[in-house]
Amino acid sequence: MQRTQEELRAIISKFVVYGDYLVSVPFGNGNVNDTYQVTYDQGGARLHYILQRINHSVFKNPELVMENVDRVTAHILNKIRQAHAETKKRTIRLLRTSDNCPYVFDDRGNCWRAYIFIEHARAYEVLETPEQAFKVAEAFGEFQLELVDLDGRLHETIPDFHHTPKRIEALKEAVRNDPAGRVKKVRKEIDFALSRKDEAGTLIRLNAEGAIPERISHNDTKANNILIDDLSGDGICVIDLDTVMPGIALYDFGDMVRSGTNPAEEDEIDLARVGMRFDMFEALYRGFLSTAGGFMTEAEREMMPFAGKLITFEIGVRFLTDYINGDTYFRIRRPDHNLDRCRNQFKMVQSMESQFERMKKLLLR
Ligand code: GN1
Ligand code: MG
Repeated sequence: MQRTQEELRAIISKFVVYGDYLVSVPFGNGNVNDTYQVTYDQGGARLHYILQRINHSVFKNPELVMENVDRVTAHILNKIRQAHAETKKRTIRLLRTSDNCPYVFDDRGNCWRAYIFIEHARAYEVLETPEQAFKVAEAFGEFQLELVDLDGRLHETIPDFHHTPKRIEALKEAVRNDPAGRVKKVRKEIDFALSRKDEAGTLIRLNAEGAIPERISHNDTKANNILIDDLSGDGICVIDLDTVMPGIALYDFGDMVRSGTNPAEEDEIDLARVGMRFDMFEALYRGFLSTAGGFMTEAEREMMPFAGKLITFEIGVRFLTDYINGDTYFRIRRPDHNLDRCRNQFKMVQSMESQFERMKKLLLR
């Protein structure tokens, strides 16, 4: 939905921001929330903020999302402050209202929050080198490490977010209902998904049996959710904290493998360009262990290659389900966008399957 400058200005004005509002422009490539970059003038300096509407059909309880984000960012900020004064490490910093609340509601019931924009750093849609992959994984691993000592349990803001068997059930239901009449077009993709349903419950099962522990996970560790410092190339800030909640460390590693090893974007149509780059997998593996290795158990490490395959498969299933349902969840920017995404992810799954033995051999070294 398009919003006018007046509307956006009115919303961000509810937060404590010094200076004069200049302009808001749409920002980033999110599939769920609406994001703007806002510019203020403060005594001749240009200050930037991120203003975001939480999609409340996806996040049914935005207040709980904000409570999680607030707790997590405060915890990390504390650690950054205790660390070396020169550190470039950052965390998302929420703006607050004069009542000290980190979000506001507009008159249509939408929940908004705002952040300080982090300068001199950027997010990469496609990772370019193994060194960069190492740094991205190192930063996501450090994020988990920082949260190991967070007191209390976070809210489960989207229950069963990475419950792959339930994602398959949702696909089956969509196929049964066929609300957009698209099932006939995607028989091949449905068969691809259903023929792999047996191993889909592996991580959930290991967790239920106690073999793999619950931790705090980010749950959306796409490569582009790390800001990379322009100068040093280091991963300096984890962003997009909406799905931070109780989970399994391997979900985060898996989603990193899904996006970080793909040489093309997740909606690339030319599937000849899509496939897992082994050197990137190896760099992600080593980078993640360089920070998360201290707390990860043997059982978790063992499942790292599998997690990459599983999470890629799961998101492919979600894109397919949304396509069949008539594109009600993910934002689409062209017709068949969700189908293109699904095919891309399934091509990645095939590529991982064919390199799986080699991925597992890394564990032995
Ligand atoms: C969604 O909106 P974005 O891009 O941050 C989705 C993730 C998917 C991702 C695929 C809450 O995240 O789970 O992996 O798209 N987020 C939610 O690009 O469903
Ligand atoms: Mg996200």
